Amino acid sequence: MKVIYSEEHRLHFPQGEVYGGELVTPFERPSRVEYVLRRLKEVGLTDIQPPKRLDMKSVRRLHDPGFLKFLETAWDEWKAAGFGGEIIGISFPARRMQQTRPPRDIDGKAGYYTFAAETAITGGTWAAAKASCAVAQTAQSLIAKGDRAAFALCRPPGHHAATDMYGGYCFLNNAAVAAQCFLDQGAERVAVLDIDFHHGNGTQDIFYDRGDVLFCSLHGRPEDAFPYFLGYKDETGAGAGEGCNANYPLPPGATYEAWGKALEHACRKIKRFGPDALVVSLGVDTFKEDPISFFKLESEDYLACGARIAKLKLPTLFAFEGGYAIEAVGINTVNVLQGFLEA
Ligand code: OKP
Ligand code: ZN
Repeated sequence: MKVIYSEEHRLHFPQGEVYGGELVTPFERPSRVEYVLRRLKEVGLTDIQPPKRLDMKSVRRLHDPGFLKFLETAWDEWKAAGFGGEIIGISFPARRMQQTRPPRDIDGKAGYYTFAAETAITGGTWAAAKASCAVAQTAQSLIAKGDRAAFALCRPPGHHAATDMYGGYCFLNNAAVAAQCFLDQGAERVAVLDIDFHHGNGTQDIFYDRGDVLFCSLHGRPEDAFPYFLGYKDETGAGAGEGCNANYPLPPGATYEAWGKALEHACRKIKRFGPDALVVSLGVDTFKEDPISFFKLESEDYLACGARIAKLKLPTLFAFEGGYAIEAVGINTVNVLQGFLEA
């Protein structure tokens, strides 16, 4: 399995994340990727290539033009406004407020285009987000050319990024863009399986009314877990997409016993859907030691998870998402890939 990786992820390293009323060093930090790279090398997954240039066409198909413009120009506007820190949206269009009129003011615009305040934008964020998306696109093109699987070592992650909102450490939806690329190149149907601890609200939002993409997500139930306002079981898709969205919210303390059952259910649904390709949003913050999550998966469970995904016998793109128990992120992530390869 080839690995696509860009060093440009380092351009995105905010100093602060709003957490518990404090600014802390972000959980989503560059060293996460170093641990994954180290483990890949340890197990001999050493065919690591840089991405080709980002193709904005598929990005523009899924993301709003005003949102993309915002990400591109936000830092310059922030500096021009005289602010000294990083960009953190703090005023949001909440209930019964105007949700379709982006303000001119940069502080207002930051709030308009995000859904959560933990995620800061810095001078290098846009470049890193584009490189991360290019990583997913390049992995997709390997599979389109016949590889059975590929690992897109994306950073920043993508599954929380919606059509016109960033947040949850995500800016561009890497997995969704890869899925769209498969469709643009002739696939009839694509499935996205999101096994990150957090609900992939962005991916769900992007494909909610479409019948050509099945989205399945296993995650901490919204009553207790970020992103809180999406990810319930009764969100099953709309219009042409009715039945093409499947959420598996799970309670605190879930082990592989419950989690693996949900995975089994999702995999059967994917099989029935009959997709031409599978995109896996691969987060390992389901791990028992993850500092911001509440599932209790063990490192060996990720081998079983990879093996189950392999049984689908689909061309499979793994796109890296979350995982914050830093020392274990490499082992757990690569265990999924190894479980897949050895099945
Ligand atoms: C990104 B990815 C809850 C704080 C939530 C944001 C988590 C973003 C996760 N107390 N902080 O899905 O791993
Ligand atoms: Zn997550």
